[in-house]
Amino acid sequence: MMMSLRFPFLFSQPTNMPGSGSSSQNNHRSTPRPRFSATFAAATAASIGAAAAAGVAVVSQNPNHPFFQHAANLLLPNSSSLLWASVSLADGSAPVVEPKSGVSFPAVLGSSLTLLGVGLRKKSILGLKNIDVYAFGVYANGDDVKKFLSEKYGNLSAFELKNSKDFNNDLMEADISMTVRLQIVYSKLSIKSIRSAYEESVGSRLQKFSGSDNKELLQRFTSQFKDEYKLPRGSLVELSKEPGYVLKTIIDGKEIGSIESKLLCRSILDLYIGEDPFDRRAKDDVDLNVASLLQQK
Ligand code: DAO
Ligand code: DAO
Repeated sequence: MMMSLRFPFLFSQPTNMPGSGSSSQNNHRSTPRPRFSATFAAATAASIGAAAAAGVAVVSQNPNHPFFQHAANLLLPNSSSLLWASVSLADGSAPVVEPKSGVSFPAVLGSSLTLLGVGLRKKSILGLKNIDVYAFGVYANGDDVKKFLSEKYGNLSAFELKNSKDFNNDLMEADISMTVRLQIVYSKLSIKSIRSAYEESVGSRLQKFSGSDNKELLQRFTSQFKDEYKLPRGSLVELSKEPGYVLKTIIDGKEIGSIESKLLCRSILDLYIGEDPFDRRAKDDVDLNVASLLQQK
């Protein structure tokens, strides 16, 4: 199959371009990042096509860009690129930088969670200005992804998956271990503002998926946020969905609470990879990378 530009989303994430280096946790990037232009994408597409014809893997365009390798892999029928992709996915490949905040996310979390996409959570205040609240990375256990989704979706192309509503729902509803890692960027977060933002974002999802406001469930979650906690810039929060639909909340490595609820897990994931996500590019990357995982036999 010859590649065409039918998959523009493959190039949506210009993270970790060569020369960008890896940024430290609190590093706010000041230099503008290179962006993919139509010309760049077209040139890349052309070279992927040429390389596919020649039977070689395309890695030289951007050797540090795991997402790009996955994209190339999805479009290349030959096995050398599959080998490449499994190397870049499984071993500690380079961290991925969320471009706007400069926050960097490890490619692997713990020993089993693979980074699938990164993005930025913004919030508009009084419709006046938009603040960057936190950068996030979405991780999943690759074996779980295959176990729960291969049978139904293993033979679909990335393009078909991306347009399948069933697939998106199954990804969020199956008992797949997933973690969303948040790194706080905004320096004036108060527990009060977190509570109210949460009630709005998660509350609307609870309502959407269950048809009721689930005050009790919402409160069970927000009661974990003790007033004495502080989330200064650079803090790390992990929302970790564990087997059996247990949602653990971890702040700077310390577990602060755990709640078993399929509805809550679904609602949290929906913020990041649902129909109306905080950052569209993060969701696009997740779709692409799940497709890539499913194509590895
Ligand atoms: O200072 O009024 C303000 C703006 C605060 C925005 C808070 C958004 C909180 C989002 C949730 C953060 C969860 C870690
Ligand atoms: O961004 O609107 C949102 C919701 C994010 C959920 C964040 C939960 C944060 C839990 C941390 C509490 C710390 C006291």
